[in-house]
Amino acid sequence: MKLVLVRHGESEWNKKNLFTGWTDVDLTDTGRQEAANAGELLRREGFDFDLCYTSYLKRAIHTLNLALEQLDREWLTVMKSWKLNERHYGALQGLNKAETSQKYGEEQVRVWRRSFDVRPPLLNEDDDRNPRRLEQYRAAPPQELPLGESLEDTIARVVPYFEKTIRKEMQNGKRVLIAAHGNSLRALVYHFEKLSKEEITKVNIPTGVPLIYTFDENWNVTEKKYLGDPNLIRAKIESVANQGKKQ
Ligand code: DG2
Repeated sequence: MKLVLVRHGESEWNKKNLFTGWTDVDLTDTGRQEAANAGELLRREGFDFDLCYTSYLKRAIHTLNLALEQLDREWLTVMKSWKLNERHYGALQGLNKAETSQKYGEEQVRVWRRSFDVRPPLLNEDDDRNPRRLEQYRAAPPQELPLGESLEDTIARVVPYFEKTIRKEMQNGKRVLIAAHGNSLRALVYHFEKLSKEEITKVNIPTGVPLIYTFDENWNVTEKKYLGDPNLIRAKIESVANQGKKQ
């Protein structure tokens, strides 16, 4: 059984090195190209899909559409859920990661970005960015909508969504593609690979690169691999890891 994950291509706020979270920014031209390349790579490697999942955020939705265009599978069913949204970065959203390091120190930014259970400073209830005030989350139970999340909080919504919804479809033979975000995908990586809280702090997901998991019948991972040029992928992972460094 195989599952393909892809983090969206470079977003406008990735380019500016801003904490993004649930801010609904679009892809850059580079990000659109990365998304198309991901689809092209999947097509060339013979991948095909029956069902797709993505978040409510347009950088992931557009990435999925661009990849599906390359695969000539734009007609596939796409299930969208806010449960696959990026980790909510609370009041850090909109701040530059390098400038935040200059102000609060690299260690604090590392803790905010990669610790397992530390939340960012939360949004105020009356902040216009509170998801309870946004149209797209109107149907969600308000008590479930975050004002800021740790990775642990993100895992607590992403993993049950995967277990209850996506896993069932895969068990019924559906070939699934998921387009999501750096941290919502880290939540899945943590779950699939049964990583420790320490191990997951070291994981960084590159933009626009298909990540293929193969599972045995007991859902143990038998293979994990990124598609594409290993040197380029290594450089992209490194660049994500370094976004919190003072420049
Ligand atoms: C980034 C991840 O999310 O940031 O919210 O800033 O994947 O949607 O671009 P994405 C954000 P880091 O946790 O890597 O700082």
